[in-house]
Amino acid sequence: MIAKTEAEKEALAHIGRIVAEVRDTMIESVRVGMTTKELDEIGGAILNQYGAMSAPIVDYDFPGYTCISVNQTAAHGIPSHYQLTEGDLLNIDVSATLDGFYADTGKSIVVGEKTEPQSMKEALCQVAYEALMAGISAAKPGNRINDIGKAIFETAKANGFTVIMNLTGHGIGKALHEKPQAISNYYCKSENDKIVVGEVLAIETFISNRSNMVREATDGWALKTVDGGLVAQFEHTIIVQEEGSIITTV
Ligand code: M2C
Ligand code: CO
Ligand code: CO
Repeated sequence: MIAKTEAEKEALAHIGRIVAEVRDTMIESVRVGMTTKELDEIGGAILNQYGAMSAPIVDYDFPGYTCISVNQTAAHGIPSHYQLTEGDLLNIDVSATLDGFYADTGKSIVVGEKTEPQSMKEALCQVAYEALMAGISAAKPGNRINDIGKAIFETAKANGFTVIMNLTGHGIGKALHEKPQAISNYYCKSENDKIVVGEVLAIETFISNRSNMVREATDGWALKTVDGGLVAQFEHTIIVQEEGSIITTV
């Protein structure tokens, strides 16, 4: 959507703050041995307190309040009886709707105590975050959508990592997934629409130690790397402004 009024921007910021709180509370609650379903229940309870609804449930009938993806699963992991293990690369993706407005955010961490000095999984998380911030900086009025992908790709490449080419960010606002349908993690020639003031975008990075592609698992949801690579994801929802984007999911 293109947010034009202060009321629209405030409504987007409101649901943005809620999904950010859910994301951060779930991340702080992570313990070795807990199941991803227990983690999801924590997120679902907070959404409920605010009267917000899980976007994956409302828009896609997803079997969980949030998407919780571990190691080779890049996205759409179904909360389950899987018990988190020390060293797991964990991604929590929270998207929700309130009063007809949507927000989407994600964060990856390594489960358990920090290992010395910096593990490859921690580096993946750091680079996925830096690539997200580079993508957000490229989301300026007058630039094109594929400038975002270019910035993400260059950050990954400079750090010796790959991007997942068949997972993308997207427009958002009055639904979870809106036009532009795809914001790739690389320079995609056809994603050449000009970015305009007020445009609401969910920018998400999918950074891997070696993979370029994911495919759907037999559960019909989880998107896993085809060659066993690991993936870190970070995501923010932004409202593009002349003076710099508003990040709603902080
Ligand atoms: O938009 C995402 O970030 C998720 C969608 C959840 S709906 C089950 N919030 C996403 C991730 C990966 C691929 C597409 N969309
Ligand atoms: Co998301
Ligand atoms: Co998204």
